Amino acid sequence: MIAELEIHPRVSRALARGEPVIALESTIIAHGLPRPTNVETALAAEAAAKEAGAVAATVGVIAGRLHVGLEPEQIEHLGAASGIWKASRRDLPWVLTRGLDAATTVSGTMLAARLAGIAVFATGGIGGVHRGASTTFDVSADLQELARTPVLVVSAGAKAILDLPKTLEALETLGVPVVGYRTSRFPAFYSADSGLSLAMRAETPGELAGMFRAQRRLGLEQGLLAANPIPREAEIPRAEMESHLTRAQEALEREGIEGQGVSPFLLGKVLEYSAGRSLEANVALLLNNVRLACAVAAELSD
Ligand code: PSU
Ligand code: MN
Repeated sequence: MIAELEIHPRVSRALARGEPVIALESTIIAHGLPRPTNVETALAAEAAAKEAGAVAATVGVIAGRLHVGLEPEQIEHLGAASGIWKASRRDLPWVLTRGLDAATTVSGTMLAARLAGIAVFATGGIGGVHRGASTTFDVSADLQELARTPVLVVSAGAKAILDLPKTLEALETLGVPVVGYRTSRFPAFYSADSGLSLAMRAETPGELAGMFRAQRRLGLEQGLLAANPIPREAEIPRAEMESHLTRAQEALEREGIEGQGVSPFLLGKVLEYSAGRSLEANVALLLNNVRLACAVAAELSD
């Protein structure tokens, strides 16, 4: 028993009954999306899970306690308060012992999901190898987490602000299967197709669940990345996105932003340059990922 772990009764009940449960992250609430869309989207994601017949467990740290399943007021707090820590694996011991409030990244959320016994997690896009990483060494802890934590993560690929070819290479090195959902191309978050090919593809949630089960039978510690492209109607064409991303990267280098502030800065710039369209796309792809995650969780709970 972990003293700081606070599993919501709604979540533990569903887990005990073998009902489908999915984890959701909170960095997107505190650092990834602007107000008030952040809180609205987090609540919409929980509602979408409920509609799909699953229980959503949004993960976050409140006053040093690692919550798996938050109350709406706690989601609002993470979305409105300033000074919310951004917690990956590295940060969890710090925020727990200091009694801090923190949002969990993909890395921190996967870790919490595993502790709680949740196998499936829906996010927007994972972190990865940043552009310019050959000099900055900026590689998200999400990749290492996928290599060591057996959770199935549904995402719309990696954030388009990243160096996608290098991110895919790193995942291959780490032994993390990237499985396209009804696609043979790695999605680029805002766009359905990055132009990069994937070796593995699944046509049904059952096939994704089957891959995950095979990993467990083999005794592998890796997670699985299900790459679910943004719905066509919400997509922003790749060429248009690319010019925003290049501009955002230039602004980043000009302003000398480093460390954990890099991703929020880039996402904010892309939002500004795309006149808000990136936000609509971000919400649409997240809800699309929630629905697929629920379907996979249902397969695994059978
Ligand atoms: N993708 C988004 N918005 C986000 C993130 C990803 O569209 O806010 C968050 C996720 O929580 C991810 C984190 O785990 O950014 C990665 O941050 P970093 O690059 O600092 O590892
Ligand atoms: Mn980083």
